[in-house]
Amino acid sequence: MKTLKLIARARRLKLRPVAGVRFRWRWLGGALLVPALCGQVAMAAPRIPVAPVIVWSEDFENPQTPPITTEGRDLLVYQGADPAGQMYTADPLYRMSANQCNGIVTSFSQAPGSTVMIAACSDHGNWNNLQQMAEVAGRYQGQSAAAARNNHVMAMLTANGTFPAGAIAFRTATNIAQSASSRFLTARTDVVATFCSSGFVAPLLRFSLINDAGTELPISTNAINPCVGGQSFNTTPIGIAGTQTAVAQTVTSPGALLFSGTSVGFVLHNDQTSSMGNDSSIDNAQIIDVTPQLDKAFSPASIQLGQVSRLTMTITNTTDLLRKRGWSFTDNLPAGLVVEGNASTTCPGTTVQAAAGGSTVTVSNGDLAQGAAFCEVSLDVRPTATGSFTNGPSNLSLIGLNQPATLAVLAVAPAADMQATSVDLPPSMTVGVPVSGSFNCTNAGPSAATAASCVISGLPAGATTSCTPSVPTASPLASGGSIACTVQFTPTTTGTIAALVTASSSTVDPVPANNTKAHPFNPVERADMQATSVTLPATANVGVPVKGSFVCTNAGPNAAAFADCSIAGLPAGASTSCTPAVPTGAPLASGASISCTVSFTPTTQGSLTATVTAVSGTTDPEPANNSRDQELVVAAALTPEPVPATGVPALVLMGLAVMLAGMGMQRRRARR
Ligand SMILES: [Ca+2]
Ligand SMILES: [Ca+2]
Ligand SMILES: [Ca+2]
Ligand SMILES: [Ca+2]
Repeated sequence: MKTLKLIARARRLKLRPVAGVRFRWRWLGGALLVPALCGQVAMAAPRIPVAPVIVWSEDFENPQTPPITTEGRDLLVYQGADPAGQMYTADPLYRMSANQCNGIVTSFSQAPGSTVMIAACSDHGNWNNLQQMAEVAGRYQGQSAAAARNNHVMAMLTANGTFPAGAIAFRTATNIAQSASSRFLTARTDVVATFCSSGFVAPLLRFSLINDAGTELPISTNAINPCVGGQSFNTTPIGIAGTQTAVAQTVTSPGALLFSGTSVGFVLHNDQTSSMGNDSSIDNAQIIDVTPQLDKAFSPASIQLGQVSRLTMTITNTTDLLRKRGWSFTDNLPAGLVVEGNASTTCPGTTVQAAAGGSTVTVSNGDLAQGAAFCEVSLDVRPTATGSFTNGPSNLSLIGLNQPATLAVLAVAPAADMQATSVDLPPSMTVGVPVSGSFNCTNAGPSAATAASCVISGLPAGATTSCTPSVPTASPLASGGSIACTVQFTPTTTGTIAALVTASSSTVDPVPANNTKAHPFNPVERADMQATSVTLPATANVGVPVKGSFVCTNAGPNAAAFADCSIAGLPAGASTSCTPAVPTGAPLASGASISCTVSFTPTTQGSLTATVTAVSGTTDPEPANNSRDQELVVAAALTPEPVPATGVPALVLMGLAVMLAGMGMQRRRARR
């Protein structure tokens, strides 16, 4: 299979459907390859439909011996070019032999007075009308006037009488070899119709496919009237036929069929029974592959362990926007990702099964609505490890969908929730009497914390601390691990001693609000620190200084000890200034704010995410509101104003150049 996939990649460019260019499964090395490769058609992007792929096409342009030059050719004798020798047939009254002016492959350039054709059409004018439709079809297809006269169509004029309801007007005599495993197929053809005016009846065209067993499978039960819509043309006089109005358009079955088999046949019915009008011709009869595309994406594509990402699977229709019903797929999540939940779909009536904690997403009864460009299935997934997780075609088994064109990749970075867990100092102390205390920090995970630290600040000079393990830790502090510290100092002045324990590590901390704990610590006090605002320009330029501001607030109910308000994610050298200064010397009262300004100069292009974080040493019951992001896009350095070529500055420069040249000459003279 690996070889097949390589071929598929190499061929991908060629598989892009281009208007008027046929997609030949044979290019891929025969029917064997097709099941693996049909789904490899390159798609533009999720949600953007691309054109269907032409599976089989008959343009009636295959010259034979004798060439179709002077006489119309009996459809039952005509042989198609691809596959070579493909033959066609029709129900008896739609054959040329019925002399009803049906089943004739004709062009404008054939002899307008052919006695054979006049007999087959039971009327001279009927024969010439067939020729006119072939020429209109050529012009409709964009051919030059000269080329259009040589364009061939298969015409059916229903000369006289009545016709059986649902008769077959055109069909493949034998199936076309191919191999399609659960592909959505439909059929279309260019049609030119005449006598569309009131008082006449219109053809009613209906398409079917034929499977391996020879069973006819209706693509849709609805017939199409080719007189409705389309482009109007004036026919070109020929023989005894003057100018009349013709309507040309490409009619596509209003349905699509989920098809499997090693061969397929094409059937065109005409449900119209009257011969009064009901005059048409077909060209470029086609079976087209309208299988929707499945794409997968993670959002966000980069998270930390402990966070969830939304996996969205987009089912994108082809440009026909026909209803596609009956597709299904199973996505086996890569090891290290599991279903979190919240599965939903915008595909009507579609069933999504994704058990929380499991690794399988099963989507069945898939339905893409008529007229819909796309629909989606999405769910939250949770990583169980750090690393990069790829969810691509190899994770899928699917029916009636094309494989994703690109891989979905989720990057999961480690995260360690360091916490200051305790600070234990005597409630009262005496100047000059040594004091012993302790404090602890812990890593609440989920990842190990690199260079974990636990420090205390705010004590008199000369305080000594000792931690186990020593900080910063030489090896990462495991998830669940703790740092236990002792502290000794001697008070030198009377008054309150306010101290702050701070836990940290170099691993991303998803919850910064619990990283500090203040002494005196009152376990019943609560302070809800919040990152309230960040004001930065949306865009900046390399080298141009930027100023901004940000605010943190204590929403209470109690004062926040050692309240802090900081900004991260900006270029090195960013300077901030806060009022009051941080961390606050006195606890920040409930309802009070810290207002800060920041200034920095971007050094590189790209986007920056500035993160404001509010913390304090008092317990914060709502850590989710402690940080706030703002993105800033840095563009290239501004170019200086160009110096006018003929302006004064240029003249000044020229003068300077002349002066310097003169000095150089003087120096050279002086050296002599
Ligand atoms: Ca043609
Ligand atoms: Ca007719
Ligand atoms: Ca934390
Ligand atoms: Ca908070």
